[in-house]
Amino acid sequence: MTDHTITATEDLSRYCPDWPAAFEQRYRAAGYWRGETFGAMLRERAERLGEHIAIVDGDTRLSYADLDHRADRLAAGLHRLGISKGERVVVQLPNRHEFIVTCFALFRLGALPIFALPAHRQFEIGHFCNFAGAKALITADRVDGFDYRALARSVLAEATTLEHVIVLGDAEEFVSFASLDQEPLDTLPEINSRELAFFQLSGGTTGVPKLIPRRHDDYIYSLRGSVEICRNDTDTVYLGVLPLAHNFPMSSPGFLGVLYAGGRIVIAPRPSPDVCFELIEREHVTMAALVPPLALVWLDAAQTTTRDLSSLEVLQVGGAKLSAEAARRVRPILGCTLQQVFGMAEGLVNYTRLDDPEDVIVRTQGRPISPDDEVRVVDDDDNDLPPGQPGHLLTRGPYTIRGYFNATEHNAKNFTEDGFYRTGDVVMLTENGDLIVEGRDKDQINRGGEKIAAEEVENALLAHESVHDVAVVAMPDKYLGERSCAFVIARGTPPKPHELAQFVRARLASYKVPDRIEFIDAFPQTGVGKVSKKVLREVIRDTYFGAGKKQSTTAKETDTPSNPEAAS
Ligand code: AMP
Ligand code: DBH
Repeated sequence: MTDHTITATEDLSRYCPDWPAAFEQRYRAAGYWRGETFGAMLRERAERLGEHIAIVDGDTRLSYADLDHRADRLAAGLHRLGISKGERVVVQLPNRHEFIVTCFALFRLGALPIFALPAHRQFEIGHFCNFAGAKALITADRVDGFDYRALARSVLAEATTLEHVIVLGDAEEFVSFASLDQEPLDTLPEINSRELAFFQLSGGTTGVPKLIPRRHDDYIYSLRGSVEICRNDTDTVYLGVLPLAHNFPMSSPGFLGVLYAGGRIVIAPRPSPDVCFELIEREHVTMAALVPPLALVWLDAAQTTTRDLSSLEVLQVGGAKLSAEAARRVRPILGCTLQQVFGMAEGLVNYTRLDDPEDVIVRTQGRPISPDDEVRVVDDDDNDLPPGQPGHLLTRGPYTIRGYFNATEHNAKNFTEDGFYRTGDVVMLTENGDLIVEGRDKDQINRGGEKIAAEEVENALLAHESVHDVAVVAMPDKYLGERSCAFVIARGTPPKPHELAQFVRARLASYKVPDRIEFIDAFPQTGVGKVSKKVLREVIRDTYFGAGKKQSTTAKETDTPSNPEAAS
């Protein structure tokens, strides 16, 4: 819900809820918030680690000194283009070292990146630009057959504050990324660790993805805590497999945590085992982070690979629930420790610890980073529940936001009055304080770690002239955990499912395109006359995966074409 229209030069901090002073004092006194900033962090590492390799990307190997220098040079180019402290820049780049250079260049300028995913399309990118009053968009030319310049053109036509499009590769009429590699500035702006650093995105439940304001102090604390739990140091070699802009590979410990620890990032151009296993062998990778469907693919491939994977010490899996059966296979097959990670871009991250008993690693999604992460499991009336009983997860702490950007109404619903975030997850605490994810009470589909807000897809479909009404729900899937099904009430003659799928694909990230479209005459209703999604979920489950029927992922008459970006 838009509460204010933002201009390009406006100071956004007043639209970003902050921690109350008493909490700030407490988190400082405890040594969590230490006044560190991202720009200074890299400078210190470059001075200390100099020629130690920080990033490997194909044939490119950047030392800490190189990364530091490149960030300064790009910051200079961006500054001379007219990007200043506090201004917003939507960043949509593939997994390349230039993405990391861009992050640090913007951090040093105090400009605020909004981390879009490569999968995002016109509605999402256009929304980020307009909603945050972005001045620039940094994107690539063409990746996996998709032309991001064409996307930029359609966004530019409707984005009122957008002045610059910067393109990595063949820039055509836009500013080329390479041209911004310039002589460093004499002085960089002063950055305070309490200031905003960037915006992460929420998978969310609303019509448009929400923006998550993160500050240097709180995010760097989550990195430091993660690095300690994951035991990262200068010997860590982290394989970046998932899209690096996502919070998990960014911060848990992700590329930022590993750089914090002085380790090395190896960037995987694709998540497939053939590409990744070769990199693990060649670069002696010690750690990788995956979503569950990818972990299953790796486990299968590892049984017959000729590659030497013995350097791998830790495989992290998170973003969606990993089944205990799959979890149990990790150590015997890959010879490494599994770490389950249950996190959210809003803050709270839980890890199983590397020395936890195998049973805890396999069965639970771990426990929070911080002793000051407050976790409550409550019933429908917000009464606390004892361990062993599933309930709604609420959380508050030194790196969990107190509200989304510019979303007063939404924040009132999603945060308690005393500042707990309502995660929308249904969890159970064990006697030892570990969390087990049982389900979810938010209107979202978790498609193998990629979150889909039902309302966003419903809105996209409602814009089609032949759609009278629509409800999007999850259906079970053996590989992805869940896929999406749209129940559509047609206006007149029902359109072809693939036509509706194409309609969504032109506007939203392809993982949001319904996997299945069912036409229906009327929606089942709840007692008070609302659409019963619970009944719709049961309908789709019983129709296709009911008793005696083997679950299948093969295309059916109304299945939409398979999704090429699944699980990436
Ligand atoms: P977001 O808020 O978009 O960053 O997505 C975070 C959500 O992903 C969480 O609230 C959970 O619903 C889900 N999630 C993340 N990790 C796990 C996990 N290991 N197991 C189950 N669900 C997860
Ligand atoms: O799914 C997530 O958003 C997520 C999963 C694991 C996350 O944000 C994280 C770790 O930090």
